[in-house]
Amino acid sequence: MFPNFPPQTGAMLSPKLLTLVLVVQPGRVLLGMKKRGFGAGKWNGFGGKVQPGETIEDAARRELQEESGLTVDALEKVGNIKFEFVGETQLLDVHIFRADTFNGDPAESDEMRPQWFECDQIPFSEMWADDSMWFPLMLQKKKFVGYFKFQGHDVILSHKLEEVEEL
Ligand code: 6U4
Repeated sequence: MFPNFPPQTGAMLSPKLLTLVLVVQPGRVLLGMKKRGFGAGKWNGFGGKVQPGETIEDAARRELQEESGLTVDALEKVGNIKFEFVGETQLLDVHIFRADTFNGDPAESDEMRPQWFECDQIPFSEMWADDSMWFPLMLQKKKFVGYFKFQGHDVILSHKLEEVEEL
């Protein structure tokens, strides 16, 4: 999509496949407060690492169930964002899905504390800095691809984000 990203020379940035699921209801979205691990202290969608032998979509369902207690029938692919963290060799390749229907009630897990937020009260100041850029697209059911280069966990040094027809 972005032929020059990631840079193919010098230190190789090996990608790590991750999932992220946003459960959306009319006018509100379910987020989880990450209690531990990567991104602890931030509100985020539900997701995690794709395991060997698992499809990306299966991983997205599994992580959503493990972290929020919800199961879903249909997951819609909405985005793919690659994240580089300066000084780290591993690139995160995050596959983002949206679910508009679900089964069960959100339940707190060891990893996440779920909470519904009105779409005009999404707590962007307590989320990853990239989220405020792509959430509006996700909420409008638009598809997108992006690349964000972070310094630490709070500063975006550069980014690209574009809408696409297909993922
Ligand atoms: P474990 O194995 O549970 O210790 P952990 O290190 O906590 O894993 P994990 O598996 O929860 O990480 O995955 C990180 C989650 O954070 C994934 O759902 C992807 C998501 N994520 C990572 N960078 C993000 C970013 N910049 N913006 C965003 N979500 C991000 O919205």
